[in-house]
Amino acid sequence: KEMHNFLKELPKCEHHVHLEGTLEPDLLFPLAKRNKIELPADFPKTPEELHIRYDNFENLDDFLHFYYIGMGVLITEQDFFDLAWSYFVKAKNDGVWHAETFFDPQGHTERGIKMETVVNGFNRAAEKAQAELGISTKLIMCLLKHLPVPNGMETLKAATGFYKQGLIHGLGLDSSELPFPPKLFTECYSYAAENFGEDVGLTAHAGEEGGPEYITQTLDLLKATRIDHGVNSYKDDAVMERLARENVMLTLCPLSNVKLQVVEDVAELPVMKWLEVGVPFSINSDDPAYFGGYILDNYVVMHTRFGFDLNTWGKIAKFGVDGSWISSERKKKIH
Ligand code: ES4
Ligand code: ZN
Repeated sequence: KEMHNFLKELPKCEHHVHLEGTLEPDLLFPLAKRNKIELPADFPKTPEELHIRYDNFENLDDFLHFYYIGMGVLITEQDFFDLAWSYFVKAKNDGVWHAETFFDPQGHTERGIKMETVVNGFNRAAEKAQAELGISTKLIMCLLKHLPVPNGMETLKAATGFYKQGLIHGLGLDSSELPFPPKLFTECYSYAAENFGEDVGLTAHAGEEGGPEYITQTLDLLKATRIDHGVNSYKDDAVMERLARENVMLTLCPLSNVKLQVVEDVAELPVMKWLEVGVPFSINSDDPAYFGGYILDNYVVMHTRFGFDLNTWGKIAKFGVDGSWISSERKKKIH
């Protein structure tokens, strides 16, 4: 109880949450109804049934199937606003000071939704979160690895104006990991580096189901400065040492890893090895509506498995602040 309060009060930075992954079953069904979206015939019929299905994902792709059906109920700017705003309220309650949030523009443009509908809805919520909750925010667009690279290039070009206006701050890469190695997207990342301004943040999902070579490609070819998940880094000592030396933060999502069967239990994550070698990491919620917990739940499960002392928690909180894409003034405020 005391520890729960300590973890809640600890200033947290979130670096790995998919806004579409915060769509709770309790919102999914009403939105489907409001927007007259017909869900697949074999889709669970109630939030209760859906929660049960969510408890039984076999792997990343089994989850993604539900994730894409779920986001299909988001149609209007108001839908995107409502979704992000309810996430920011939860984040505030969990003690989040700064949130860098992913979204998947192609998941919406493929269904005929305009990118500006998505970006404007999310940004209105982000502005309200900054004004009313005091949370600083950054929006990171992700490209879907299961779609063709030319589609990703088109999406990037369409997003250029949003970067120039400061509405999007970073580029990520998500969706199915196997068999889509990060190197496929080299052209996309160099386009972003050249066209989206000097301080564009580059990150990518790697080493969740793929091996450590996916992490190496992400650093060498995509020039990313963070790795999302990166669990499989532990399989290669040279990769571990490189992450430590180059100060590349892993954005871990412990509950996600259990639900998608990356590990059987959070205790199996090589956390002590990362700490020993000096690999910085943050603790995040990924797709909290699908995986049964928001950021504080993820902090709590890490504590129950690893029993970090206050000193170590201080160090982890500092990793998160230092690894955030924010000014040094904002970092000082959070520290
Ligand atoms: C994701 Cl956990 C995870 N991995 C890869 N892509 C994703 N998109 C949403 N959640
Ligand atoms: Zn993710």
